[in-house]
Amino acid sequence: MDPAVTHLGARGSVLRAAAGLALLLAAATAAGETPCSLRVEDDGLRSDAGEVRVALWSSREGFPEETASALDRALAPIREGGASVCFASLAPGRYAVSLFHDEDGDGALDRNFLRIPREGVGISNGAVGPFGPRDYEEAVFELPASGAVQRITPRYW
Ligand SMILES: [Ca+2]
Repeated sequence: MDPAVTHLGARGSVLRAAAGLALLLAAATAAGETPCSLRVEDDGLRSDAGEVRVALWSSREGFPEETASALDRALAPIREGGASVCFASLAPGRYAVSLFHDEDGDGALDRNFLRIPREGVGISNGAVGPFGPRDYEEAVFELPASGAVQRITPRYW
């Protein structure tokens, strides 16, 4: 786990305790004790400005924008057009990932007056169409007990 990654408590704002836990998990991962269940590798970011905000979903409720309903959330810094987030201790099952490139770092997905995103949007399985994210079922993937890596390249409009 990248120690610079900040995990945000689900259904709440940033908690110092959660950040501290993330750092502990990062240390444990470095020691090989808590491997990632799911690693999200984000590439093709058009700049290193801002950060990548990732949400992990285990149900369609709120997907993909009401991230307070997500199972977990994290943000990661960008290096050379890429970013990486680790989610640990996940049960095998069906999940979906949404993310966006928060270039101005304001915590929100910026849109133009037509509601088209002005920041890059990525969804697991590449489930982003010409008008934005597709249906939750198109984004769902099966996470095996052995873990998985999801590589997601955001779309920019
Ligand atoms: Ca933004």
